[in-house]
Amino acid sequence: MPKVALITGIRGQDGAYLAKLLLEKGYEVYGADRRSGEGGFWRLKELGIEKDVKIVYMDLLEFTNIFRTIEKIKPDEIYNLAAQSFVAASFEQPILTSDINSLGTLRLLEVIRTVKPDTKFYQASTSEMFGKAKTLPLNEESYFYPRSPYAVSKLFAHWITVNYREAYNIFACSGILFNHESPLRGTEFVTRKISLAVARIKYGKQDKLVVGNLDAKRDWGYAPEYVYGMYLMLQNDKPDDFVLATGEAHSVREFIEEAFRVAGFEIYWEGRGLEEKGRDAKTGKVLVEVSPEFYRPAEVDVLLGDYSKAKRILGWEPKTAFKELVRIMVEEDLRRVRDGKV
Ligand code: NAP
Ligand code: G4F
Repeated sequence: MPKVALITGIRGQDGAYLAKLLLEKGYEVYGADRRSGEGGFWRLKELGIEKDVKIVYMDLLEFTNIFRTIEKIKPDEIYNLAAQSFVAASFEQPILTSDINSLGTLRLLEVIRTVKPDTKFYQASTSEMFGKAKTLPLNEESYFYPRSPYAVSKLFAHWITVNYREAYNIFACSGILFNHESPLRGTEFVTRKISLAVARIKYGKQDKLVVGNLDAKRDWGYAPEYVYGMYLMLQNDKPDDFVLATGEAHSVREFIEEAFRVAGFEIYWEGRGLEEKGRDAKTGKVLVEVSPEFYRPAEVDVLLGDYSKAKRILGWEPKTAFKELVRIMVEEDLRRVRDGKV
């Protein structure tokens, strides 16, 4: 009998890569979809697995819906990847964000406790929980200081996962993942916003890229490697919490410079703060501008992770370095824009 996995957030970046990995490992994969209708299943299509994943309708906001789905499917493993995952939007929709991310996770755990307590559970926790970090690099023992409604909501989900593990002996793991990106990343996130803009500028379909804080730093890794880490956590002897990261931090500015370089542009910077501009070294044309629209009410200046526990216990390690990640993303968006496939 194949193992049965239920992935919430099947339409998202991680949901698609994880589904592909689990299908390759022989799992029967159910993908929970809330029927938002936006964009269809384009990521599953890109990976060629849209016919292999069994879609079930499930919204983390509705308890009875979750109850019936889990009772019916009886999954061996649940990966809870569904979330209102965009930090900026969480400042505009803090209550909805908390309902989905915090209570949604609790709803799942309550159903597991009631219906099938031997289900293994993965919770998609985040480096955003560290927020205004006092010391770097960050590991499983580091202090949490969330800086957005999103981060606060995920901290609740993290601790309720730990609590259900300790209180009810549920095999529940919290993966504290640092930013991970790919050509399947949503275009609202800064890396994909940049790679797509660079490709569109290259093909004359956009004049410039407009961003917010150029100096924010993130520990950016490659998403397919991170979903493998999620899988490893649920195959471990005992449930635990793990940081997945690359151990390197780069600024938004560096990402922009490297992305333009991949497309054949060299950027130089002029001015400061909101007046700062990135210009094309050959023509002097403004290719990058800054707008307050993309600043956040409270920023996370830098995130840098220490993945040594995952390496020691799970044998997990990142493989794709920063420049390679940027290359993968920009080259794919160049191809898509050239072929009219965005
Ligand atoms: P994503 O692309 O934004 O995908 C999130 C998915 O959640 C979307 O498909 C969305 O559905 C679904 N969703 C939202 N609200 C829902 C609800 N009420 N009920 C059911 N589904 C709902 O996110 P991702 O980048 O793949 O990340 C996966 C998870 O890891 C998220 O929980 C995120 O917070 C967390 N995380 C991500 C990173 C990262 O760098 N990518 C790092 C740390 C943690 P629709 O398609 O219908 O909108
Ligand atoms: O790409 P971002 O929107 O990702 P952020 O906020 O780090 O969150 C992502 O990673 C988290 C893991 O640490 C996940 F939990 C979360 O779900 C999500 O996947 O922004 C990255 C940085 C921020 O400091 C932001 O202020 O880039 C800065 N930034 C500068 N200009 C911008 C922009 N971010 C966006 N989205 N758009 C801009 O124009």
